[in-house]
This record gives sequence, C-alpha cells and structure tokens, in this order.
Amino acid sequence: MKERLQRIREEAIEKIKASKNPEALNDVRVSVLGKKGELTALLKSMKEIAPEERPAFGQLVNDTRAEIERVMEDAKKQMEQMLLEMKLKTEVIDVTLPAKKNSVGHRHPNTIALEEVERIFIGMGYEVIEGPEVEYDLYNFEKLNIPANHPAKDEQDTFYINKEIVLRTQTSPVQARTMEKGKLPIRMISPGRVFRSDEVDATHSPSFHQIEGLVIDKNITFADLKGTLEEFAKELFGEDTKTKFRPHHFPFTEPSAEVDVSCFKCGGKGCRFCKGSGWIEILGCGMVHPHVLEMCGIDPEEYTGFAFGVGLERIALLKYEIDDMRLLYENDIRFLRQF
Ligand code: 2U9
Repeated sequence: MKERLQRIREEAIEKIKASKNPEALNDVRVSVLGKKGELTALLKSMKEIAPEERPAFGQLVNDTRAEIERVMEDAKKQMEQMLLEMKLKTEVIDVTLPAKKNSVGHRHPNTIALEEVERIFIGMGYEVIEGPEVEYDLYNFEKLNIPANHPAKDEQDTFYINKEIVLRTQTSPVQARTMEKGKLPIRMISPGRVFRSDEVDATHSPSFHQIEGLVIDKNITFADLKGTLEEFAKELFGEDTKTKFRPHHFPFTEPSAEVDVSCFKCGGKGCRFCKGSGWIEILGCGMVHPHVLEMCGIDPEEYTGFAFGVGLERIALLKYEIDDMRLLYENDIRFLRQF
C-alpha cells in the first residue's frame, strides 16, 4: 500500500510539473484528488491493511494529499505569473502614438438662442411648458378669438390633418390649455415648432419656431407688460437697448402692440443692419383679450394678463447677424460650427 501511495505521489508531482495550462492542472486535481481519484480510491481500500496500522497509514495519505495540493498551488501561482508576464509583454501601450480625435458636436444657433431666452424668463420666475404640435382647430384658432371665416385665419393658412385637427400655427394653444387647467396665477413661456403655409425665402419657412409668453394674475396691467419686455430686451441685446411699443392688432390681445428695439449695431443712429431706421422689430404682445380669458375658463372681471410672441429664428438671425433663414435649416457643418 505504501508503495502504491508513493507511486501516486510521484506520478502526481510529475504530471503537475508537465502541466502547461490551468486546464491540465485541473485534470490532475480531478484524477488524483477528486471523488473518483486515485488517492480517494486508496483510502477506500484501507480495510486491506491491519487495523492497528490504519491510523498511521491514514495520516500518511493525508500528508501526501497536502503535499500534492501544495505542489499544485505553487504550480498554479507560477503559471499565473508567467501568463501575466506574457500579457504585459504582448500588450505594450505606445503612449507616444497620437490620441484618437474626439469630435464633440455643439448646439445649433436656434438652440443657443432658445436657451438664452429661457434663461432670461426662468430668471424672472417663469415656467417653460411645451405642448402638442398637432392641435385641435378649437385650441389653435377658436379659443384665441379666431373663429371660422376670420381673416386672421386666412393669414395663418395652414396644414390640416382633417376638418378639426391642424398642425399648430402658433404655440398659443399651449397657453390656452394651461389656462383651462385653472391653476392661477400663470407665469409661463411656451417654446416650440409651428407650421404655416409659407413659401421658403430668406425670412420665411413653412416650419419655424416661436416662443410665446403668458402672465395671468389679479391686477396685471400694460405697465407690467412693458416692464417685462423692456427687461427682456436689455438682457438679450444689451443694457443700453431702448424699446418702442407701436400699436398693432391681434385677435387674441386687446390692446396689442409690436415692439421694436434700438439697433444694437449702431445704437439707434441708423445703419445697414436696421435699414437706416435705428429700430429693429422683435416681437408682438398685448393684454389678453377678455373673451379669450372667458373661453379658457378665467373670469376677466377678477383676472387680467398679458401675452407676447417672438419668432425664435428671428432672434437667432439678429443675434448672430445671419442674413438668410435657410442657412439655419441646411445643416451645413461649415456654417453651423461658427456659433
Ligand atoms: C393666449 C393669449 C394670447 C400671444 C401673442 C403675439 C402677440 C405675436 C408673433 C411673433 C412673431 C408670431 O412668430 S410670429 O410671427 N406673435 O406677435 N403672440 S401676442 O398671445 C396670446 C397667446 C396665448 C391664450
């Protein structure tokens, strides 16, 4: 039995030394130390030796097992070390090679202008609320005081999905929907894409973007409207900017006005940029028409409000001195990367 044990030990150590990879080492473990391994089989045949010799022989088997395990563990460590060294040799990183170029995109001029306008109004405590681009005629026209056959509807000739559903021509329906929810006061801007049946030219596109604003509360007056928009113009175009309110007409506001800012290129003296007038038109505004308030569920005797609308592209063209709106939609990277 002792010779058998000695043979198992020698053969196991030989096989361990001859193992070239962890799999081969594991095969030796299974064939010698495993449940059906040689050493286990030897233990099972202990009954063949005299009972008084069994404890000493058992101890010998255990010592042999421990020795084989130790040799195996050493071989495993050596193998891992070798593999690591091989890996380090073959996977050398050449730090002198030029790095991969990381090309990061940047914001579109429309987005830069939008974020600037949003920053100004958020600073004044406004919420930014968006709504659907496909709208009911009811919200896009009716509730804004533009009933069927109204001439303003013709001006905003648009894209109909069916008799009742249109691609919105303004973002005002978002404000009408917010008013209907009945949570007052309201201080909001609604930016978004709008659609009109316009021919493409340097200042028109069938799809463009608006930012509209709405404030509804008790005791809101035209003075609040003027103060807000003057502050907006100063923040957007510079502290020295002057504003001029010209009377105008919109069906959804009464009274209504268009707002011009003093030309930020020439300071109001008159130049090529402002076509010699010293003024540049930037937005439309007015006090929300009492009938619009009523149609959106607000009592005009208790609440008043003002609204305004500005074309986002117009702001981007002015701020970045771009003379053709089409450049904003062509996605020519040579143009876009300038902003
Ligand atoms: C509600 C009530 C009133 C929004 C307003 C304008 C004036 C305006 C134009 C700016 C340039 C359209 O894109 S543009 O051509 N808009 O002049 N918009 S007041 O008035 C509202 C909105 C919602 C419920």
